[in-house]
Amino acid sequence: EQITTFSELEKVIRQVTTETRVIDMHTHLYAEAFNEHLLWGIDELLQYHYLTAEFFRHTDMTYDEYWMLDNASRAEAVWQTLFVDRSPLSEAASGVITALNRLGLSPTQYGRDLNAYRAALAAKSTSQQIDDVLEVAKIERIVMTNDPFDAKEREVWQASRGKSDARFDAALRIDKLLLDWPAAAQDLRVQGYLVEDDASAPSTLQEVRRFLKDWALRMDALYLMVSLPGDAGYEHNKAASVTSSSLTILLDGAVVPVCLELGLPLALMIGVRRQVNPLLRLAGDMSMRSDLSLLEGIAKRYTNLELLITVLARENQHELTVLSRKFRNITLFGCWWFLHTESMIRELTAFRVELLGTSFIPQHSDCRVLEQLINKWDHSRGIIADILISKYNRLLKDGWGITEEEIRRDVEAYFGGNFQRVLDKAKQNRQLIQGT
Ligand code: RAT
Ligand code: ZN
Repeated sequence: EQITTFSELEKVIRQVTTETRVIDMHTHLYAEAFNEHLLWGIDELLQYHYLTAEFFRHTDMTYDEYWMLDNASRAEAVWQTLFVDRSPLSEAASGVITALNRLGLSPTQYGRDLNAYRAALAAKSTSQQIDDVLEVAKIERIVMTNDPFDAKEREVWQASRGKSDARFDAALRIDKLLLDWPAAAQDLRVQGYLVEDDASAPSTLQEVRRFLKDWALRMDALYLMVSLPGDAGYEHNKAASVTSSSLTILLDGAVVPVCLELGLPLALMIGVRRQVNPLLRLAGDMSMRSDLSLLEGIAKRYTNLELLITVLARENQHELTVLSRKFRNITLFGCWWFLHTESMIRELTAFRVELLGTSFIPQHSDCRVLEQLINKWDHSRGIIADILISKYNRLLKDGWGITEEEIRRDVEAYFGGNFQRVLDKAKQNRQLIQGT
């Protein structure tokens, strides 16, 4: 039963990491009911904003010229520039090739002809492609990013069509509420919540809580999420007399209380600097170092609040990993955005295993186009396997024989169990509060 040789160990780990179904805990994918919110197909893959930024490094086209093109022409320009005129070596570009190949559209057969790929996909229906991609990528459940400030999305929820596919779960995204107040207040008023521009008014906070609860329940959201700049001004230790920022007021007075009342984790993605180059639109955001005392303050102050945390700067990774050891309500997740590359995943995952063992969530995909589930998870699974092989091998050499079941148990925790556990703990904490 026990694995005793390195080659056996390697074989079992490769197999288990390839087979184990994943809960992808943060994506920008949507169930079919969300219509145009769900992006899929070769033209969308080529317009992925990670590739847009790379395209502009080579082209002479002006930003305006590109944005004036229709979708098909944008895709053609990117294909020609990044895949035909030069080789698709970058993480994002090579990922497209992996996805196509694993979907049976072998580049050996289809070559450099974009229309050949288009033709091969033309007969597919959306629901067929969802089934196929989830099967190839071995995805069990996908968590969407659901924005109650998006009018189109609201229509889907209000028509009760948001939960029609059990493979897709919701996450309540609240960036606008926390980072764009009082513009958000205006939106809330339009939706029928009686808020004032002054967030600190008690009736306003009560109405913001009602807004959050209504949406969390309507969506059956698994958690609330915001992505924050590295210097977000959350004042966790300010004197009571000082006027607080709206972020502090809304977090303390609405977001955290609602998470605790409903038994939902709060997910923070920290370290984005939005629109460094607005001409790139969605591709124009950058990373920045974060002051993680914000996180330390929240974790310490709200010990019953489950926190799902990822940070964008490589420079913050060591600190975040150490901080996760200090607060059991922090669960670190994923290699986010500019860290979702082969070398960074390798570095971060090895270090996290070394400091946190199995108590973190190694990866989420952040996919915006359906087929990316294939390449992002394929690549991540392979790297995670490499790291686990070396870590288990150390045990093996010291006579700690491992069974396949033990490896399966650990990989299942990494690929979904740990996330589920955070959700369960948050629910338990709610009972605790209500019980007292
Ligand atoms: O990774 C991305 O696609 C980014 O554009 C962001 O959406 C980021 O993941 C976020 O959720 O804020
Ligand atoms: Zn995201």
